[in-house]
Amino acid sequence: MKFLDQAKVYIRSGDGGAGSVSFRREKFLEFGGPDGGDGGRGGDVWAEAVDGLNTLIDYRYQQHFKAKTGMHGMGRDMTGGKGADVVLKVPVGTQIFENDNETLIVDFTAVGQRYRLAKGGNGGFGNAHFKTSTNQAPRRANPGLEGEERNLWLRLKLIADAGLLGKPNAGKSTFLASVTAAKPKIADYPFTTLHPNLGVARVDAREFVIADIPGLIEGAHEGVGIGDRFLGHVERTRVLLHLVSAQEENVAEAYKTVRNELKAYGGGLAEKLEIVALSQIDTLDAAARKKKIAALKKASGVEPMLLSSVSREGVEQVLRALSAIILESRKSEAPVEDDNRYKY
Ligand SMILES: Nc1nc2c(ncn2[C@@H]2O[C@H](COP(=O)(O)OP(=O)(O)OP(=O)(O)O)[C@@H](O)[C@H]2O)c(=O)[nH]1
Ligand SMILES: [Mg+2]
Repeated sequence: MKFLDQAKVYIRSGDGGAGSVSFRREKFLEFGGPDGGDGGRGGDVWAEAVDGLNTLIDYRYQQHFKAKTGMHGMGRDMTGGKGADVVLKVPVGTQIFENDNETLIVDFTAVGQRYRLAKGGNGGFGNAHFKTSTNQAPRRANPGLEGEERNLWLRLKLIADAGLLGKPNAGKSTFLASVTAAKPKIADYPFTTLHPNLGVARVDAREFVIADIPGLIEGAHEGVGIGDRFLGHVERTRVLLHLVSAQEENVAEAYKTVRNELKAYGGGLAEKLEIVALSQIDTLDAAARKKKIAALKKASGVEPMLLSSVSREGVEQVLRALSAIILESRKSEAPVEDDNRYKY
């Protein structure tokens, strides 16, 4: 899953409804004439930039989007109704490309922007339309025009700067929720998080994107648990925040388990800069803190930071530490072309 930020979709607008062949029939009217109505237009396919989305992950589960066919025309000059539209909701920052993944169709830069990707087919004319002075009773009507179909690419340039790692229940999602506007699911059972969540954190007037991924357990790199499917999402981050829950009986082992999975996964993850934090620190008294800090320090080789998303102890310091590393990393990098939405 290296391309969290891109998805291929197939769209098709609705066919137009057929025109109707019908004649007016009334008891005392001998030549009622044609009254077949036109078919309705097929539904359109739209894309719209909406608030509250920050990944294209939904498009991994649904890739086909079809608008509805227009209704057929009917007698008594009744035009068919328009087919229902389909709207692809995407986060701001999404660009939509042609099938070649190069030709830009639209670039969404603000919430509320809409773009019609495919127009529904026009409805066919009913026989009333074909009435002329020489042909008072036409028996022809047109079928509706076909909708358009297209294969498109959605791409989102939002890339996480910091990745959250840890065993299930480490408190990753709680941390994300406490420092960003993201609203990930949080619960006291493992694998609450089933797909990555992104959020934008702010500290000292700087912004960066944090990714929360499902917890890792032993054997994750072989697919145990939710496996390593989502590690790709943190591959391109500039720094990792490795959370070890203070509620773990053995914090050293918890730390090592995750480190081993990173090594087994490869992709340079094990070499990435890591901040180690003992999370949920509010659950420990002074004596237990001392013991667990020492154990984690020994296992990781660094002085762990202390953190509680509940009491907020240490949250600010952790954000600053992340921000400093991200700032350095951005400075050392050539400016990314037109990616200025999260600039320092
Ligand atoms: N006391 C306390 N509880 C916390 C803290 N952070 C998280 N928790 C609790 O720990 C449990 C797990 O939290 P999550 O944030 O869902 O953990 P996670 O690491 O995202 O877990 P997975 O998504 O399953 O990998 C929840 O019941 C949280 O309420 C904390 O700082 N203090
Ligand atoms: Mg979670």
